[in-house]
Amino acid sequence: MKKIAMLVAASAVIVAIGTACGGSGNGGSSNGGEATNAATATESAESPVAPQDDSTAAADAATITIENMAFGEPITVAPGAEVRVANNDSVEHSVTSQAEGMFDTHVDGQQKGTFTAPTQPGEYPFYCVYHPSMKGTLIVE
Ligand SMILES: [Cu+2]
Repeated sequence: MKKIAMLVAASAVIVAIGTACGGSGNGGSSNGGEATNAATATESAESPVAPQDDSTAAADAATITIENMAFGEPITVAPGAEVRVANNDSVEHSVTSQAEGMFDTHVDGQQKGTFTAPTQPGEYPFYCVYHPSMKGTLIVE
């Protein structure tokens, strides 16, 4: 009885080893290929989407940089987005909506500030209350 049990156990082990070897051999090569393909597919799938690039671009786009007494190009933000203001001049400026009360942020020279974009899509011209000739546009869409 014990010998039979040993034989059964031994053959079971042999079968297990055989299965494991065959499985790992076949699975290893095919899995490796699939893994490589999957990785390539994932990379190529992520590249066009480029979530980090998008967020970086969005972060850049959501910053109004004031330099040489001027606002930069119009920036586009999502409704209600946080808009950063970087004042690279030495004097205080404001980002004040032409339409009263939409936003009005004052930023000292060499400082940064933020404000919340309007929630209604549209174009929001703004100016600096200290230098009314400074004008810019915030686009919400
Ligand atoms: Cu100003």
